Amino acid sequence: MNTRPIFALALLASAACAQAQSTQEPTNLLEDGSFELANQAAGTWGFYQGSQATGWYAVGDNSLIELRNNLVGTAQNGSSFAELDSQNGNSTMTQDFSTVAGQTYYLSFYYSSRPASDVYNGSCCSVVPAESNGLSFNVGSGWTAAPALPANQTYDNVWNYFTTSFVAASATTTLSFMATGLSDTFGTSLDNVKVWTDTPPVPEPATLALMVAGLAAIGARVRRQQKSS
Ligand SMILES: [Ca+2]
Ligand SMILES: [Ca+2]
Ligand SMILES: [Ca+2]
Repeated sequence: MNTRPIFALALLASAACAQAQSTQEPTNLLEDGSFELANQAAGTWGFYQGSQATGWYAVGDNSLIELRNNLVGTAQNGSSFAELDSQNGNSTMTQDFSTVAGQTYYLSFYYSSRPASDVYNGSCCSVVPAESNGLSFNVGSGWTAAPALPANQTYDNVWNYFTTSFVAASATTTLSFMATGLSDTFGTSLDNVKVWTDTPPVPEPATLALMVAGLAAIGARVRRQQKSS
């Protein structure tokens, strides 16, 4: 028996699996979860109102999203990160994204207590106290406080990873973040926010067409060899 066609079929199947695996990196369902698209200039900060920050919406007339580009702390991802205890104090921001009701999704983000600052409280205290920090999130079923972090004794962000899962209730889910704790313009840094689902993505049509064509060609060859043997 000629085993070459079977071997080729196994090779092709394994290549197809590898292709399918490579497309299984979770896709972030959020727009600009890393706060990079505002193009905040290096070493500067800025305030963003309403929908000025791509993907994100500052809720309420006085709400501002503060973005800093590697200023008073290094970004966890890219060069910029957000802080919601902005010039007007504790703020809230939201982003809507498409979901399937009943499906499980995952949320992750990095957050850090505000780095030490010589300008905190005038000339008194360079370390921003833990109670000045605080961050809560909401995926449509109420606010949840991110685990409290100790005061940051360093002059850089100390990033902590947080992840959780939730079940979507409708075709659109709203993710919100809110600064909590003392509303004193010094608050928690936030970066690299992701939402994804573990449902395997459908292979791209081109990949599928290639797989079908390859399998059909091998099948035809096996049939020809069986007839001639
Ligand atoms: Ca970033
Ligand atoms: Ca601030
Ligand atoms: Ca604060």
